Amino acid sequence: MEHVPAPSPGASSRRRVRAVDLPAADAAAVANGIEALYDDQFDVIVIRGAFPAGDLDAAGARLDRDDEDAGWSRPNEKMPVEDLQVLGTDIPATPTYQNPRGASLESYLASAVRHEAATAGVFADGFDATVQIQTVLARCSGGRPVRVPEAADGRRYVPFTVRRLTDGKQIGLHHDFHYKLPLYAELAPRLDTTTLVSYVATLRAPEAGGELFVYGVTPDTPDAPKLPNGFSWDLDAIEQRYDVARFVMGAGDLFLLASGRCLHRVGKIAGPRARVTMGGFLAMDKARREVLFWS
Ligand SMILES: O=C(O)CCC(=O)C(=O)O
Repeated sequence: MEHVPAPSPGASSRRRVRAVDLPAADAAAVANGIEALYDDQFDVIVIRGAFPAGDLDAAGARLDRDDEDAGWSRPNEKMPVEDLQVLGTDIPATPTYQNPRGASLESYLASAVRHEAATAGVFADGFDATVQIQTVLARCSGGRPVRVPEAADGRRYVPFTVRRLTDGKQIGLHHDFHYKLPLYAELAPRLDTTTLVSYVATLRAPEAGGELFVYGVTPDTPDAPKLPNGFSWDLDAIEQRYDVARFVMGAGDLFLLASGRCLHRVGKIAGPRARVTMGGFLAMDKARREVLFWS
């Protein structure tokens, strides 16, 4: 992790991005890390080598090809620079350019039942990504059980999605405080909505770009700069005025980010090798007795 100094006067008095970046062997230091993210003690936790790098890298290499379509959906196709490819559901649990208010819960759950088929063949036989994610997240859950939620009718939420960003593509500045979307009508009332946490593991790192940038800008930051259109963030002004932390991730590395709180983005990919990740969101239930993850 590297802090990029904010050049403007007074910037140092503003909110700093607080991160912990450690090898998996030291993960005991963040054994209650998810609660620490919730309680604003950290914004980002990076665990290097959280997953077996060889298994993830092999899956990333298999997926990074254009001559065969693994079944990617492209919910941001309308905005070419943000044309993220997604495997695991064709109905993401986020706003997209295709669907700026997000999808309905019914269409999401109907798609979720196809998750297993959609991700079959991504990993080698014997590598159960959902179980692996559950096990890794449990190392930061403060002893709380970790599981994928189910809807009232028993249908399971999507545990993770695989994402591919190719040359010239990026994820622009955003927060992920999604609880007010219609898709969350059933889940949000069960959760502690203080924040939402993103979890992202890298399968394949690009030659350049694809870093995670996190900013000391929250939904409560007064007058965070926007472009004249009134809704897009002014990236240059934000980088001038606020603290920024940059994280370069490798195969097997995991980050947890308080994405409901901190403005963040993924840098533009440069070069023939794509950035391939798997991830989603997690939250504690209202009583803080368990951790739920979905995508
Ligand atoms: O793909 C990533 O690294 C970040 C994804 C993201 O922006 C998010 O989880 O909110």
